[in-house]
Amino acid sequence: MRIDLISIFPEFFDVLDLSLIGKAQREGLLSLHRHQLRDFSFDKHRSVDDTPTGGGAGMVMKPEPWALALEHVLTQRQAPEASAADQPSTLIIPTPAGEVLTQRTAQELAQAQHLVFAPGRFEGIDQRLMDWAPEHFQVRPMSIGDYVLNGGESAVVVMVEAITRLIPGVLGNPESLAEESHADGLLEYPVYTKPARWRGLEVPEILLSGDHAKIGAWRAQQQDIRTRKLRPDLWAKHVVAREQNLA
Ligand code: 6GU
Repeated sequence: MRIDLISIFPEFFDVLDLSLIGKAQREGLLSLHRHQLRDFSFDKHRSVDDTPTGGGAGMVMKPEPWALALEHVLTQRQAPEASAADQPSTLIIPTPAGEVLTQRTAQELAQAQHLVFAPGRFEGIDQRLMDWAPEHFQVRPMSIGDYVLNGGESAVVVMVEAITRLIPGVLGNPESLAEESHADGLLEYPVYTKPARWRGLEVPEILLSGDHAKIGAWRAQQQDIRTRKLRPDLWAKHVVAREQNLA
């Protein structure tokens, strides 16, 4: 997968060189490219924002530097290996007004060949950029939850981590993907390690029994109990899905 990240703070994405995502890059499973948006602004101050037309508080990002930067990443993608059969690139525009990222969306986006992230700052990007972009990209405005950040960069870090860990080969232990929270629409069961007794607290006895069928049933029951208690919204969806599967 190729990922392009365009921002006035491209250093924000240096954290993606650490840990498993850094390793995935070194192993060639993933190629991340950062771009400074100001490199696509050609006035004296390399400005990327201007006052809102019609008045109001704050500043709005100008569409032209974004369009030039996006055209640049498309030509870069085409350079070595592009073919007519390639899927269109996906442009993710982080915004609290977007579709909220879920595990299901992350799984879908993990299949893409090319993702481009365009995090805005200030009051957002001139709407005409969003009207222009669908001619060149599959466009997805995306949010990471119902709260407001100063800019989309930290949301991009979250989205890239959620998506890229699902690319085959990125995780050391792919079995953990099947068992983790949200994999099956439920929260994960509680986990324990040695010692069996720690500061007076015991590991549940069944986990020491060696009976894998019983342990499996206990863990499934714990997932139900936890989800019902902590995330009644997820539990309601799970119950509906289970009834549809039985019907
Ligand atoms: Cl993607 N961007 C911003 N600025 N705030 C957010 C967000 C994104 N998702 C939740 N809040």
